Amino acid sequence: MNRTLLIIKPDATERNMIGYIINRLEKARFKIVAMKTYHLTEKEARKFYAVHEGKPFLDSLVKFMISGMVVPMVVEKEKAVSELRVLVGATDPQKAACGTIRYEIGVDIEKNSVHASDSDENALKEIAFFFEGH
Ligand code: 3AN
Repeated sequence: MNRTLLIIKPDATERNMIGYIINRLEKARFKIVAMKTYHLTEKEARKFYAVHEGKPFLDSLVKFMISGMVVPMVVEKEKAVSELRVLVGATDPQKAACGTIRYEIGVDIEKNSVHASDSDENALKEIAFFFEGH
């Protein structure tokens, strides 16, 4: 078993999609081991997306991520990181495979409803970001 971080983004919390996303996770046999509601500050959002420093979409992404409530959660499954990336789908909902969460409810490449860690190393860092020291 390993763990990864999923964040329900503001476009999804805004549209009352928290239950839908939890349902998709549980149907795909992820165990939710930690979860909370959270409102990011601009400083925190910039820190979280530090890898995107210098990208043209960063300012808009930060603005979006602080525009409403997010729901970070730690989920557990065998091969959790790769399994969750499959369930979540491609960054751009227009390109996401049929049946993925982003295909189903993503609005556009920025408002793509969920974040999922992209490696075991980043999963550890991102879990610590939301669940240690807050
Ligand atoms: P993913 O979330 O699929 O791993 P990343 O890590 O490349 O994608 O990007 C982080 C977030 O930045 C995405 N979830 C999306 O909200 C936003 N993003 C990525 N690429 C773009 C883009 N070209 N235009 C606007 N927003 C983007």
